[in-house]
Amino acid sequence: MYAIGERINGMFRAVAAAIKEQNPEPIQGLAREQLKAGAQALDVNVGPAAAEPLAAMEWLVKAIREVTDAPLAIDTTKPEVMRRGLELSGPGAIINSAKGQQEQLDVYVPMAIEYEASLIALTIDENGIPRDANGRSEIALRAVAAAMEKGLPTDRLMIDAVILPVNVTQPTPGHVLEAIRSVKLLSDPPPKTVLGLSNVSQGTTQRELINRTYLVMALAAGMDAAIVDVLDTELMDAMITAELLMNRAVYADDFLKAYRASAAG
Ligand code: THG
Repeated sequence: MYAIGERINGMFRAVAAAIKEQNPEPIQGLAREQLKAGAQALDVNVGPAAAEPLAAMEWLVKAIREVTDAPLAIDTTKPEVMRRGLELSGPGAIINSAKGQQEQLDVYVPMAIEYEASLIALTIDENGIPRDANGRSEIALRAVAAAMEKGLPTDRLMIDAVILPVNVTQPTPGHVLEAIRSVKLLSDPPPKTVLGLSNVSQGTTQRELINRTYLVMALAAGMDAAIVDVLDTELMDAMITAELLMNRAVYADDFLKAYRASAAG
């Protein structure tokens, strides 16, 4: 599974403070720690409270680029912030994210091509989040069609079926698993699938248990990537074990160690 570290997000108080004070050390520390823990890419989100989101994104990406060349998932809803983030990240970035309505796809699919980036498309449109798996697949199909039409290889499209807190909407985790299975049938090569995993447990009292259980279920359904707390060792152990049981890694008695060694490259 392609693990995208979630921690460089202004939603976290320490990150918001570092952005505000323009103190790069906490950000660079989180970049290093997450990569060491197995992140293959880093999500970068200035957070809801940033006074100047464009300046904050510029500063964040530059600070991270001083310590790593790892792919960055530029996490913003503002097209001008996205563009600047992609420019500073370089090729191989991830656009996080576009919604599934045509006007957004018309902006972000060409942007993905221009910046040699992958594109996360959420299964949300002008009508909001669909109530079931079929609604999610329909929006995913729109994103796949836009990619094909404009020439973005369909395996650079990552469909995010949008997981919500289980304590708010209990049928959603099941719908999302069904959507993950069905979007694989939309094209050849199929789009990738991704989730912001920690959403599932927001506001609950058993966050780690819920995160790790749902991660394993989503992996079994065919999820390719996830934005996760890679610093949660038990979560990563569950991820590695699920990959082994899916026959995506060769068994060895010390498979956790072997996986981590090979991930460290
Ligand atoms: N899909 C895509 N991108 C996303 C999401 C998604 N990006 C943002 C988010 N969802 C994924 N990242 C997080 C990061 C943190 C948390 C949840 C998802 C989280 N934060 C604590 C909380 O809200 O309780 C913050 C606690 C603290 O302040 O310490 O849970 O779905 N494409």
